[in-house]
Amino acid sequence: MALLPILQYPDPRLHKVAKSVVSVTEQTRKLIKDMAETMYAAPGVGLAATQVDVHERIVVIDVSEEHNDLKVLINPVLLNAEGEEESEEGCLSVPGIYEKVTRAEKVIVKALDENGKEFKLEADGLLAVCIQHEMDHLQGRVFVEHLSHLKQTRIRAKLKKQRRETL
Ligand code: GNR
Ligand code: NI
Repeated sequence: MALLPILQYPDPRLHKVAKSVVSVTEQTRKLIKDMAETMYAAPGVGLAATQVDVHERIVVIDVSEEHNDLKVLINPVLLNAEGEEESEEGCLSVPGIYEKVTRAEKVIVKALDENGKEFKLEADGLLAVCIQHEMDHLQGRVFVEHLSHLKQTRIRAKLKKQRRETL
């Protein structure tokens, strides 16, 4: 068990595009365990491997209050997206920043689980938002990149100031 350091925006490594997992091995499961532990400790409702500087298509999500509904998505593929909904998002790589983002309201994804078995998942609400947020990370995209350039500039300035003050 280990807590992994989370990359902080604007780190260029957050923009790397993750590669598909070729085979789900013991090593994959070890990484997933550490990612889940890191997500719960943060605390967060999701974590993409990109955020812990591993550029493979692996995501963990748990939107339950009790932390007892871990979802592992390896090589996730969006099969369907419908509707639009705006909701406030945050990100463990962009601490203290919360902004509204418009995403699909409902999604259907397929992925492999930690045993390499394919499954489909239909989601709405926070789970749907989180799936899309994490799949963005795997493409090297951070949620603030959905915002205007002016907002992005202000966010970078705010993060710099925050970091100066906590150093
Ligand atoms: O913990 C998180 N909360 C959250 C809230 C609204 C929309 C998306 C998220 S994901 C975020 C964890 C994270 O950064 N995942 O990449
Ligand atoms: Ni995030």
